[in-house]
Amino acid sequence: MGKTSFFTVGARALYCFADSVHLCRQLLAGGAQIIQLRAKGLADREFYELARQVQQVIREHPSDAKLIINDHVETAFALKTDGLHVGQDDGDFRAVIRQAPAEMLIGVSVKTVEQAKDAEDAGAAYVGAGAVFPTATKPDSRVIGLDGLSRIVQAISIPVVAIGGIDGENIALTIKAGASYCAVISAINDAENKKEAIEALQLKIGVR
Ligand code: TZP
Ligand code: MG
Repeated sequence: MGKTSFFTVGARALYCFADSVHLCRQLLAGGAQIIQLRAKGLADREFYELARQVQQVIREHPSDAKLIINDHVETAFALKTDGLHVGQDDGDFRAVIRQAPAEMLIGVSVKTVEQAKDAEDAGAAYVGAGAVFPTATKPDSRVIGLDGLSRIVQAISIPVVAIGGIDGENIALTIKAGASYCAVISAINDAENKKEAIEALQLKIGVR
């Protein structure tokens, strides 16, 4: 694709999630390197305003943390965020990838090898594969298991972000199955001390 990607096979990092400026600040203070803005139920205009503020907070932070926008294609394009994440039901990801600003990295949610190959062919920077484990955060998400994760990793050469039910007990297994990145919502965001939660998970995947 010719884009410089901060998503690289074998590079390990946590992939974190914020739905507010406050949470974003907490994640940055805790050492988050990749933050997806995922705020379900906001109207486009509200989401855009939130994204603008979150982008500013991330840019002002001394770390080189990256901002990925979930779902809201127009907002991502308008703000030229580092990345955009789309699901299989969020429109035509091929068109989104074609139309994205030159440097923007696009991630696509996948559950099968076929979907993963399609995303790679279309020029996705990474795929998000899951739910690896059952999760109350997205209870309707079909569970692909570590086997499903591993099959996807083996079928493509772009990095795989494992997602779904990942916590301190199982995160190392997702790396063992070949994931490069681990996406974690509740095991970080429900923790009283986000920094401690992030550091403990990073330790388990050899990030620090
Ligand atoms: N997509 C598949 S599972 C999931 C998403 C967004 C939720 C992940 O959240 P948690 O709390 O880390 O299981
Ligand atoms: Mg989506």
